[in-house]
Amino acid sequence: MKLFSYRKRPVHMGPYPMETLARLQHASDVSLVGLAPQVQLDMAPDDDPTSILHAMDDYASLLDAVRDGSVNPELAEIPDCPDERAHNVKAFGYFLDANFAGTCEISEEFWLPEPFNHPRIVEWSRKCEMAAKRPTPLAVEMALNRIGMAQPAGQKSVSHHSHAIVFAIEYPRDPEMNEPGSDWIHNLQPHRAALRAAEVAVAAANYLRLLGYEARAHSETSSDIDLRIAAIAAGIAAIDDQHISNPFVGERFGLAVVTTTMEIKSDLPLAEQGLADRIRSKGPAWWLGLASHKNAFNYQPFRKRQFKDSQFPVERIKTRSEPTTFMDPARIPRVPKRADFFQRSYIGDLGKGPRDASIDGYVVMKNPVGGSLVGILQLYSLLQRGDHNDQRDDRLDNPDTNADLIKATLYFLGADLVGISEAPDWVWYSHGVDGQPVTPPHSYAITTLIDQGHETMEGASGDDWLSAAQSMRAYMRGSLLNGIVTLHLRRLGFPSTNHTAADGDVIQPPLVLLAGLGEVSRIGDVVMNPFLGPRLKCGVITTELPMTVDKPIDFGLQTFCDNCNKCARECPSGAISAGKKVMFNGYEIWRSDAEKCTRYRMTNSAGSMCGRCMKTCPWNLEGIFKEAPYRFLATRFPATAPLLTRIDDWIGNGGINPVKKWWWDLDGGTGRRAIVASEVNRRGLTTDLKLKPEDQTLACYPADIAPTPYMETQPIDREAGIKAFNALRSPQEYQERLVSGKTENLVPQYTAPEGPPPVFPVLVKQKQAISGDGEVARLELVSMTGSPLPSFEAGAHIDVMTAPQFVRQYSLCSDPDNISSYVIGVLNEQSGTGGSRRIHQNLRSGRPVMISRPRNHFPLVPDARRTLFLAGGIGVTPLMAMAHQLHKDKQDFVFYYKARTRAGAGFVDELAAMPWSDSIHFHFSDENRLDVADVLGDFQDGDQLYTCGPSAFMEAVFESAQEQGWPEECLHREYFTVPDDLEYENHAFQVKLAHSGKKSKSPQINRQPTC
Ligand code: B12
Ligand code: SF4
Ligand code: SF4
Repeated sequence: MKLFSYRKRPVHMGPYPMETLARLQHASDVSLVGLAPQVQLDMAPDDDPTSILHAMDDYASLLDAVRDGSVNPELAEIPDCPDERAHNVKAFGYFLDANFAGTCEISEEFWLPEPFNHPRIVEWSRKCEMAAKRPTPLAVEMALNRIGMAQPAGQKSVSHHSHAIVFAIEYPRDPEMNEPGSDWIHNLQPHRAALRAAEVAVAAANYLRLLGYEARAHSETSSDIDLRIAAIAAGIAAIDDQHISNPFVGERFGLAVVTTTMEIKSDLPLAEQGLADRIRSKGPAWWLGLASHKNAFNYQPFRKRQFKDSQFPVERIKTRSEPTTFMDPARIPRVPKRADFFQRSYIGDLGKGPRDASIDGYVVMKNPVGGSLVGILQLYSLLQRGDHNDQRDDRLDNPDTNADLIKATLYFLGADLVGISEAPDWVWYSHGVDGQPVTPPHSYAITTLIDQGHETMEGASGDDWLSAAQSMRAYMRGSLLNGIVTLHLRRLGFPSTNHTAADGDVIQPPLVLLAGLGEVSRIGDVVMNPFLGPRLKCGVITTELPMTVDKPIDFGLQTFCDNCNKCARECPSGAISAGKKVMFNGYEIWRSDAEKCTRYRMTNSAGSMCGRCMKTCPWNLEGIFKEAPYRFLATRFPATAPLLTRIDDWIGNGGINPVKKWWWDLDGGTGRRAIVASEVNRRGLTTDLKLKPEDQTLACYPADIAPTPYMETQPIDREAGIKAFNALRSPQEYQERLVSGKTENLVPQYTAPEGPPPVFPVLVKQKQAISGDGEVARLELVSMTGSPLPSFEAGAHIDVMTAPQFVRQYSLCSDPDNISSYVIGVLNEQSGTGGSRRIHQNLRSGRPVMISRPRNHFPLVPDARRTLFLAGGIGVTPLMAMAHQLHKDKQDFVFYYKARTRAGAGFVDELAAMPWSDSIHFHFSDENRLDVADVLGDFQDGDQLYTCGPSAFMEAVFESAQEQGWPEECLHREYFTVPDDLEYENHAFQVKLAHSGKKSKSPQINRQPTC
């Protein structure tokens, strides 16, 4: 517990009072005499196959694989001042939990004579590709692309980089030899610190590259520079008997560095600390914790607590056998992942605005801080799922000690709180992101909480340009820590999956509840923790490792939230209910309007996403001594909430503390220049607003109106949502019906449509370039299980979905008799809308992709006298399938294939090898032009003409045919267009203010629905 607040300490100064240390006058005054040469850290011990280091090493190699990458071609609009820049990048490091950050200019002696690289990077990039067998297109594809782009960038020399930013991560206490739960975490300090520092540096390098500057991360496993020399130059450490040492933590830290072309102000190296300096830095101020967050009592994590018990006094919180909110587990319906409103935005159910904001994760990428973290989260997703070893480690047969092992390991790695529960069927989505049914595979869940960060939250409005980054930081950290444990459990023979923001099969809030980590809060989807308040993200591991489960907790929040509605008052979208708890899908909850919140978060034009409810909640506390009475009253006498919230408002909690604002409000995005945002949400508290439930119109979407599991646009029906909200029962009424046995239709159930799914995943068995210029790709698609694909008729097409915004139709060109695979041809249309470009760039052999069932709008007319095929360019594909069919039916046809050049034409060799190749005539404009009129000839009864290709070509063919007397019904053509966006019709409306009776007309009719 700290005595004093850090309110007045800017973030770039960090948690230790480094400013109190004596420094040299000039960087050049430093002497490196006595420093031993840097040695590469070996992460993977071959001698112990059961060590968790192997899992840590997998993540280290993954991070090392992306320590460089592509640079935004445009420099961001950031301040020129080197000092401001240094503050910004250091604060970036502190935001990511670095304990020390320093900056320096690079000099000759930094460069290692022989740079070292992680020995397993290449092996891993290949393994990742193999492991990524699930159609979570965005995360996996983007991660693979990132690795692809990082490889060439990483091979370039960076000796022209001029500046370095150094990050250090301290060691927590060393685990005691017999400490319960510590078996996996002995002798890991250097590896843990190196890995965590590497994560910070890789993120910071991503950040600088998004700002348009070259940047490369250097870790203890892959580096071009001597990290210790950089740490000395940046004033983080000094030489102490062949080693480097920091005045506060000694040698107990790990390092990582970013080198860059961005000019930043340098820190000065540390000087020898005289007595006066020592008193200044480690005297009374240090003991009392006056100057900084870290002090003599709290500077070493876990000094006074066992690792398995967390850093918080969790044992003081009351536990219960059941959660404080009612649930009826037998009736809770399972819903598909597709019901998650991010999916609904992504697939277009909420219209164009939210959908466009989803493209390539724009909504989180638009601020470079958020963008720099998303990439890592996507990268980690490659290791989330996988096979486990056949042989189980039979030492892990005691559920009590297993629970201790898991908790101690996660706390040692850096988790804020961990809880264990069963993973009942109802927490699993009914269908996964690919629309396939999910059979719950594991019985236990380990839920990890990561603080979204009080300090940064203090400087933010909760919905400004850093909001998405706050979420992403916590997601990234959770994914790493849980990922390590998941990999380790699989290595020890226990099936396990890491569920993260990038990919997951479980609904997490109920697991937070069941694991004794929180109580349901008014915010709605947020289960609040007594120590972190609502300010958290969670990550979940599901596993078959038997563990003792935790009990639900009670810290009085139900009464507190009943008497407070600050979050509802402050929510900018009006999504949070000011009313009472209700029964939704068989459990008791304050039902928030997820649709409103989603729309706001996706289309917030003055920030990136939102988390203002967490920011403004009175439980969003710093964790200092003077808050103890408040916390005591809130927990023991929650009915004092109205008074406590008034005090909270009066103190100004939930307002913005400008001292803590370290980031730039930049609006950018992948490949786009990051510019100063034209709008920024800088909100104060709206204490004068008295929000009442009757002033709100809220909607919700219980199981019976949830979407089908499939990736097809299913427009939201808000009116049905409002009706559903108004029909929700009170917990009392629900329980009375239970008692009286009136359970029919008590809980809406989810019913997935019967019959085969309209869209489903297939594997790209082979992708190859089949035109001389490489612009036409041939893709052979097979089912995920090896079974035959749905049958199709000649002329049919499928939708191919690289991302829901990029659904494109492609004709099947293979033989309809052969349904062991489908073949399509894809022209890379440079001037198109991006659909084909994504297939060319992102789809690889061995990767899954979503497709629709075949549909045929271009059928063959049976028993023709004469059939003519006229193909223009890539339009050859449906006609190929037709030719297969006619050949099998022993019917004649003539096939003209026209293209501008031979080099630009696809399938030429394949056509030439067909058993019906005699019927084909190739016409390349630069060799022998096709005379359409000539080949058509005069029409005779029973003639049929099929054409496919560019519109101008098809027009010309039809015109010529009509001139020669071909009737309309004998002319057949196929053309595809990009599907239209959802159309919404908005109507003018009048608003009548309830109290004053004033009327007002809707000011403007937007194309987008608003709420
Ligand atoms: C999609 C999503 C959203 C969407 C839409 C939610 C929705 N209903 O579709 C929106 C944009 C609204 C959103 C907003 C926020 N989210 Co959100 N969100 C998710 C996500 C990714 C998926 C949830 C989902 O599938 N919903 C679809 C269906 C299941 O929704 P539903 O039927 O309405 O059920 C919801 C609740 O009723 C509850 N629930 C479901 N079953 C049961 C059973 C019981 C017994 C109980 C008590 C609750 C419960 O969980 C569902 C959460 O959406 C989860 C991660 C995850 N896998 O759980 C995070 C998650 C729920 N969000 C989280 C957070 C923190 C937020 C925000 C504060 C944003 C932020 N900046 O961090 C806001 C809070 C909004 C609010 N008023 O509560 C955290 C909550 C952590 C916690 N403490 O419990 C999660 C778990 C993410 C994470 N990994 O940490 N989110
Ligand atoms: S702001 Fe008040 S009502 Fe909302 S979650 Fe926090 S304590 Fe509960
Ligand atoms: S409910 Fe959604 S919109 Fe409202 S404050 Fe929370 S995150 Fe923001």
